[in-house]
Order: sequence, then structure tokens, then C-alpha cells
Amino acid sequence: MKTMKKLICLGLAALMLLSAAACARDEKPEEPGTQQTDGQQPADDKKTDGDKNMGNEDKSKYRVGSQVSDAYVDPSTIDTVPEDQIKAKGYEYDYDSLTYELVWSDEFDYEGRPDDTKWDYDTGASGWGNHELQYYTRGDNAEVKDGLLTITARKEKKEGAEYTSTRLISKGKGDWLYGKFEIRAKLPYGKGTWPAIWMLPTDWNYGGWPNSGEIDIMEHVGYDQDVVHYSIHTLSYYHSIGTQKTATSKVKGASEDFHVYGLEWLPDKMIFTVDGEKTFTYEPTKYKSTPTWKEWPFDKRFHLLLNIAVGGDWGGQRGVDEDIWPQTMEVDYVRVYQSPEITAITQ
Ligand SMILES: [Ca+2]
Repeated sequence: MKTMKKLICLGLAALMLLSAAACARDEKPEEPGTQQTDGQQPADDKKTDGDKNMGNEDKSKYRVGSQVSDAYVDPSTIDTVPEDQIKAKGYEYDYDSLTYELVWSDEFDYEGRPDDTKWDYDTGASGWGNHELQYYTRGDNAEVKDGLLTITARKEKKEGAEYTSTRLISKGKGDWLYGKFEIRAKLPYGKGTWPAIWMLPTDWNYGGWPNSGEIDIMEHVGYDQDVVHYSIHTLSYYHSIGTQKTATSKVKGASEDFHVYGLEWLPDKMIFTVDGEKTFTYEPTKYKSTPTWKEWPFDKRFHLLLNIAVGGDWGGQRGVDEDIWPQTMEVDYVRVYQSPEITAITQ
């Protein structure tokens, strides 16, 4: 009996050791914030939904034209990060000889509602964390015709909101890790419009916003006509603490003509383009010799979002013109390519 007890004790001790080891292995990055399970930004949390919360901060300190601020490597990070936690390093590929294959697209060459095998919707009027004024309908403000997707923001009351609009999401129907994204679009016009072509994490592996990252391929606020913003947000670099990595460029006729807004997402950098011209490159090793998920959560799947927001802390910073509605964002196509060479070194 005693021996049995001893054996049981030993067994229990071994189990505890094992589970402790497993816990250590599974240990998540510190304080991942609000865990996202529905893919929506935390609409009820003004602080963590900082991207669209451009507020009244002095943006000049980190909006520096078409260049990011000076490269800086924090010496304290050198050699202090365990090797298996280092991201965005050690990928070898010949950038100039990368090839790409089309893996997903919507040319909008049909009529009616957006293809429901490709698109879903974020709906509601929560303000989306930025005091936005629109109610997002389940596709009522989106129509496909004449080769185009048209998202229309209208001045009409719905469930307490003064405006309606639609936010398309490809989540669960189009989710990718790395790739080249091209969206040909014509933007709405006028004070209070805030269109965006952007990406959010599908699985939120590193925790809620901003930990798991955000990629803004195109943002435009109507009071600053033709100035297009390109940004990434991560735990180390996000707007609320004034450290997001962002750039702007002048896109003449952004609301009159179509332009192709592009992102090339590689395992160690992101290149933003307009009509094929580079506007902004985010490369975390420019800032940290040993980036981790805090600077590069971009090794997990993301999906696309297309929307027009109305007003809000950034879009409505200089008011909302009451007389410009309805306003539309027209999208000619969304094309997603992936590179076999990149796939080969990242799988
Ligand atoms: Ca088209």
C-alpha cells in the first residue's frame, strides 16, 4: 500500500512537472489585451481601437511625408531575445526575381449584391471605437454593377445613427499569409468621408488590437483631399502612443479617377504602392535588431476590409459636410497574388 502511495505521489509529481513544462511552452505573450473572436475591432474600447481614433494629437511628429522617421535600433534589444521569438529575420529570397500567381480575386463582373462566397459584413452603429456616425448595414449600401463594386454612404437615420454605409470583410472567405494585394478604387469626396482599404488579423494570435496588428493599405480623410495614408500598427508601433509606422503621399484626383492601391507583404517587410509606385516600406529590422511579434505580428493570416466611415475622431475632425451625401467608393477589382518562392521559404 505504501509503495502504491509512493508511486501515485511520484506519478502526480511527474504530471505536475509535465504540465508546468507544457504551460511554459504555451505561454502567451504578455497581456494580449481583449481577445478577439469575432474579427471586429473592439468597438466598445476607445483606447485600444486607436487606429481610427486619430483624435487631437499632434500627428506631425510621426507623419513625415513619404518617409518614415529615422531608422533606429534599440541597443538594449541586441542579443536579448531568444532566437525562436525573433521575427522577420533570416528569410533569403531574391526580391527582383519573385514571381506571383493570382490566388483570389473579385472583378465585380456580375450584378447585385457582392458575391457572398467572397464577402461578409461587419454591421452595426457602435461608433467602431472612434465615434463614427454611420450604421453599417449587411450589404444594403453595396451594389455590384457595370464591373464595379459601389459602396454608398448615405445620410439616413438608422437605429440611432445619422448615416448608413457598408463594411465588407473577406474574413473566413479570403484570408492570407503574405502576398501581393491590388485594389483599384475611386474614393469618395468631401468633409466627413473616411474610406479605408485595410487588413485585420483573422485569428488574433497575439491578442486584441493592436497586438495582432493592422495593415492600412489606403486611408483617406475627406478634409485632406488627395492625401492618402499608409500605415501599420503593432504593439510597439501604434497610433495611440504616437509610434505607428505610417506615411502619406499625394494621390492627385483620388476622388475623380481610379488608382491601384497595393501592398506587397513579404516575410520580413511590407511595401505599399500606388499605381505600382512605392510609397512606404515597413521593415522592422530598421528599428530593432531583434524584432518580435510586438514589431512583427505579421506572420499570421489577415483578411481584407473595404468601407466608408462617416465622421469619427479622425474623419470628422473638421466636421461633417451635411450637403455632400450620398458619397461612394467604387472598386473595380480586388486581386490577391502569392509567390511560390515566398511560400517555399515560409512553409
Ligand atoms: Ca471590374
